[in-house]
Amino acid sequence: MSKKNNLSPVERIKTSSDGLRGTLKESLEDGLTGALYEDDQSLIKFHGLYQQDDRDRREERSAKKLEWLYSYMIRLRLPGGFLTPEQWIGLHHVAGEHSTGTIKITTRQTVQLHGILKSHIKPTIQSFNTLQLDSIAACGDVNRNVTCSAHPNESPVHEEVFKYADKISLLALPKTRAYYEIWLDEEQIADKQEEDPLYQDRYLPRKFKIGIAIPPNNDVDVLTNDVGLIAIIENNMLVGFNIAAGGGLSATHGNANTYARLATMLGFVDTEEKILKVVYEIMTIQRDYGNRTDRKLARLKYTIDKLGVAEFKKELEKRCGFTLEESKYYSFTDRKDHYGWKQNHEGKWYYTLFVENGRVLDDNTAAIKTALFEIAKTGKANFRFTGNQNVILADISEEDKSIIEELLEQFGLDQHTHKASALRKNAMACVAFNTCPLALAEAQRYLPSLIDKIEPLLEKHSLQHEEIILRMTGCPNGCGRSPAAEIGFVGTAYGHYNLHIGGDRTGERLNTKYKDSLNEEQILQTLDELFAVYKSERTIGETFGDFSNKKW
Ligand code: SRM
Ligand code: SF4
Repeated sequence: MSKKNNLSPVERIKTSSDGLRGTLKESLEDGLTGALYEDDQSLIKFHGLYQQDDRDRREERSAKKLEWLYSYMIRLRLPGGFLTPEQWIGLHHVAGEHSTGTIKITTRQTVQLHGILKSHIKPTIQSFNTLQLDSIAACGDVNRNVTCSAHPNESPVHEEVFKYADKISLLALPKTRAYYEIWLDEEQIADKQEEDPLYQDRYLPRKFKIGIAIPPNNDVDVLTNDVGLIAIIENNMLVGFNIAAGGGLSATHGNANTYARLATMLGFVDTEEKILKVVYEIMTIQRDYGNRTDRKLARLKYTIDKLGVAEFKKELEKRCGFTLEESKYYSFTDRKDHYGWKQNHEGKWYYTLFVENGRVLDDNTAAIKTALFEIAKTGKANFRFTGNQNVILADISEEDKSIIEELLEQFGLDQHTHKASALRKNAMACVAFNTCPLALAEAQRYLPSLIDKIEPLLEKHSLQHEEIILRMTGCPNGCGRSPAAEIGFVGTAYGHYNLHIGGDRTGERLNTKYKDSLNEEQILQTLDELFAVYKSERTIGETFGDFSNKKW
């Protein structure tokens, strides 16, 4: 446990925030600046918002002695990534009225809107509230959006497993009414009783992430979460979950104490009561033992490594009052999204649409935003987001399928999905420039054009049908989960990336760094060489990641 006088500055901001209220109301009313007061910039994250500025315009603004162009990004809390068509329509309008207009599907199955001006934050949240949507705890030192394997045709018990995302999200919501008071004008109760046994007044030392996978697909990259639940299904019945803990992907360039780590399997639990108890008590251990002095070393992965897995498990079982059973057998066979039409066991139809890097907009490749709006207007399809930044048009009845098919056809989306190469369809990039303040290099704005240049190399070596998982992030924080890719690019400086290789296809082995700080020409030359060796020496069916791990 951390000594009080060494606490990181964010610790003071949290404990003195009066239940995450801080001076947010005053900050919002200050018309002299587009920014918030300093402490409130940390607190607003717990409400699902980030203060950002347009990094493309920093120099120009500074030269004119103008304040940077501040705006806000909002991230919704969407356990398991589900929206009704009515909610999509509402989101479309909110995006148009208050943000840049682009809807960004994230790697954790939710959506973000960027470029919201300070005066528009409240109307944005109020509009979302009328749609029964919120952004509570989508960021900050609390449990984030709970992810869950997206595709309902994966298993007959998908719905049952999916409900756990909501249950866990509710279990781990902060108890403060601050969100309702600040954004929705709920009256503050004078003598408020907001006991929060989980978060207390100090919240967690760091962000906390929980994911649920339904084997054989590991689309959520379950082992990269602080807590990963793997559904164990026997005879088409959910019998419980294997619980893994201590995943996390971030590292800091030049800081050897930081590292990416996959979660360690702790054991199996069966009943709902026990499952929720285990998740809850893992969080209380992290609350009590996590590092509160150095935020770079504050995630659960470091707490577990500091305590040791055996000691951590002992403490967990003590807090739970029961022991975990031995983990049960499961097997992951892939992580990809299954594009196009699929049917589930009840006969409902699902169309997985390719959305490059999760950016829903109309551009010269496709009018995805307009098309999704038209699809939502039919009221015939729900929207399910995948951990690979795509969208599934979901739960469509047999008689309604042709209506959706016609719209996909009309807007060329079926062609858009099918014509994309295997490499492109399995790739992801984080946001990075122009909004991410931590970006060292481009990611989502650059990866599509880099893939244009990698595709001919794959064709040259007759590897174009390989389903290689390639991911790019603009810094080593790993938001596009590049450490868990077969080919991972990690930004080091503008136009430069470390090249990582050797991750597996199922998300059970991380990659390692192969080359430092390459520019585009060096990236293409290196990949050309690697592909040539892979093509000539691989064994039958050997993936690029497995081969690289063995060879280099
Ligand atoms: Fe992330 C910070 C975007 C998934 C690890 N992430 C950020 C911020 C908020 C930058 C900031 O702190 O100011 C980025 C906002 C960019 C922007 O303009 O929108 C950002 N992260 C994203 C998203 C939108 C990337 C995307 O393109 O989809 C993802 C939103 C997920 C969500 O819906 O909740 C996103 N971030 C991830 C993931 C992947 C995952 O969780 O599956 C990771 C790696 C896994 C992990 O947590 O270890 C990730 N983001 C980070 C970190 C490093 C945390 C750490 O342990 O040190 C930061 C920086 C931080 O927290 O200090 C960060
Ligand atoms: Fe920003 Fe880095 Fe995350 Fe990319 S990986 S969104 S650059 S923090």
